[in-house]
Amino acid sequence: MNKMKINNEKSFKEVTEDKAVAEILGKLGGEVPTIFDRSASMKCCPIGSSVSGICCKNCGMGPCRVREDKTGLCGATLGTITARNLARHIAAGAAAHSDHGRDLAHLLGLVAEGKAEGLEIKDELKLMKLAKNLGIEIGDRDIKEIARDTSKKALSLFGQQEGEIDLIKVAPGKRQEVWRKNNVVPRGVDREIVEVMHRTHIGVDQEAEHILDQAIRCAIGDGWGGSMIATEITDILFNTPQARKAKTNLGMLKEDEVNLVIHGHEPTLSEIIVELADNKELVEYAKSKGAKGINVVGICCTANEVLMRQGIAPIGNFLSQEIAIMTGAIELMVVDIQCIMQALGKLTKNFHTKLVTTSPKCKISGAIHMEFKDSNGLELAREIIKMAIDNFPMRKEKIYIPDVTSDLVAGFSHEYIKYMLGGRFRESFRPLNDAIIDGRIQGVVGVVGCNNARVTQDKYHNFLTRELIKRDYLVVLTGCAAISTAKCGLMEPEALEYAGEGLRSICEAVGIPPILHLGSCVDNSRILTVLSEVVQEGGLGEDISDLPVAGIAPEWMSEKALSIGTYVAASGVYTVFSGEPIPVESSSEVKEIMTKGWQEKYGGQLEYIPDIEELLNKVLSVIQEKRKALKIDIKKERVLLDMEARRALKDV
Ligand code: BF8
Repeated sequence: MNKMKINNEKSFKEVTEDKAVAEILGKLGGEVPTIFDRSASMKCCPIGSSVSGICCKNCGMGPCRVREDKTGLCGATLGTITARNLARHIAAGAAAHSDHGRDLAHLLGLVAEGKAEGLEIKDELKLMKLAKNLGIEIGDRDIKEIARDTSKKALSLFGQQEGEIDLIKVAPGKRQEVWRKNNVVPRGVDREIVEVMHRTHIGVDQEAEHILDQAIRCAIGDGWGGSMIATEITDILFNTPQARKAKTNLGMLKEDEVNLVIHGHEPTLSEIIVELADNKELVEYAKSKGAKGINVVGICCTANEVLMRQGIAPIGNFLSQEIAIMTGAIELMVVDIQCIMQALGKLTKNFHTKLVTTSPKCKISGAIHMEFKDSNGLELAREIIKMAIDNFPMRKEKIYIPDVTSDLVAGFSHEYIKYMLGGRFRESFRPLNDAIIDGRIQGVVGVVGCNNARVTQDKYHNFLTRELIKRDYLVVLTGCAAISTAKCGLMEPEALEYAGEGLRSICEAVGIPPILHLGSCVDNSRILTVLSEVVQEGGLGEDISDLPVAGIAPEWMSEKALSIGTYVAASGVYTVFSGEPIPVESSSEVKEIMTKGWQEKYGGQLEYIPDIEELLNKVLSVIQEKRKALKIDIKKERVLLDMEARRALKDV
């Protein structure tokens, strides 16, 4: 899209379904280039698409461009190179999630030793559960001692050289057996990532299926290891989420307040900033600079973290980050890690907005670096808020905040879902299992993952979510998909009227919405825990692969999404991507392994379907096949049993 085209009202609707983003593009589009302009002016490299073969850059004799009929210089085939490249993407995605988990495991130890100012253990019960799963002695020991040992054990899992990581025991026994049989139970995720990198070096592992099995082991080490540790410890330190109301979209920026945006993925410093923003002294300081208060809002998964626990407004997902700056209303954007566009550094120079990087792992040209070191949280948060306040009088350009907001309900940890289903004294997944069995809920579908500038922002997430709830499928969401659905109003309480009759009856009875926001991308591990507990509850088979469930990443773009898709498939779930192709489309051999091959070995698969309606139909048919196999495909009438009938059932 060139400058001329972006000034055409119709083209804004082509690039986004978000009314606020379209409004800003309509006003300022073309004046400052954004990702939407770049994606219009630069086509995707065709290498990797089904017609163009694939590129191998793993040694200095290349890059070799390889097709079905042509190998690389070393003789590597299209299938081998495709599998190698995918394995490396998965390793990078697993590394991102798991390194995030490692930092939290380390932080837990610092909190236990009183070395992380401003932080404390907020959910002791969850700490006990994690400690138990990691084999830590509880007894009547002091909570801080348990936390210290849990931190040590969690940290040791990352580099575990031999044997199985403890957390795979969260999975159903049958699933663990499937993994053992195929030799993909992970050791420490660090070791699995290193092994992927080694095996994909020139001249090592050359059989596509064998390479992909290692990629699976690495991805399981992410989902059931690194990511799960990240989620658990975030809940321990900042509280396990409970349902809470909030608002979303760019309309949550305030013209008369200091707007501070937190963006990225890490919860730690952001949580401290959110808490400190209410500090009386800082609010008074903001007033002394002419502002009415301090408004903290979020973007991407950091937003999801603070939304889930504090009700802070997510003002946008991945494709909204530049657009938010263009409102001219943001005093400071503080970023940590992952999914932060490098373009922000240059873009902020056109506005008064200050861009601040805080992670020792991430610096951006044009940003101010203020490093977060675990022990300086309070001091650093105060400094950052003050910097934002000092920048308020520097607003020079005209402010333009679209008047677009939506209400939402978020905060569905697996503990909270269980509590809502069963009540305080009988927490249980039983009502969910029963509703699936009697057909009021046809199945559960995870709609997760990113925005992608090659796909109309939010369009596929919202289409699928609407169509699924209409047909009585409960939808669980994480990451940018969740923010997308919230922005279009599907998480408003009124959205219940879009749900099918069966799903609506359950949601009304237990008081949950038909679309559950489960958190950030690392929180996809919550979906694994829910699936394991649903199996354990009984009546829907013995393994995750028996359940009428599916996973979709319709606007994927990040390597983390590839790792997530792989561990979800390896956990026994039909998984499908749309939007841009997954980078295996040129190799029929690899596609066959990931569909037919993985289905046989793991009972789940990963494929790409570009047509969104075809994708929806495939998901529905896969779930209906599962219902058939479970013999629950015929809708049963609900029979209310009297006491006598209940007794008779008990006697059988
Ligand atoms: O981890 S969904 S664009 S923000 S990678 Fe990134 Fe994708 Fe958004 Fe969160 Ni997840």
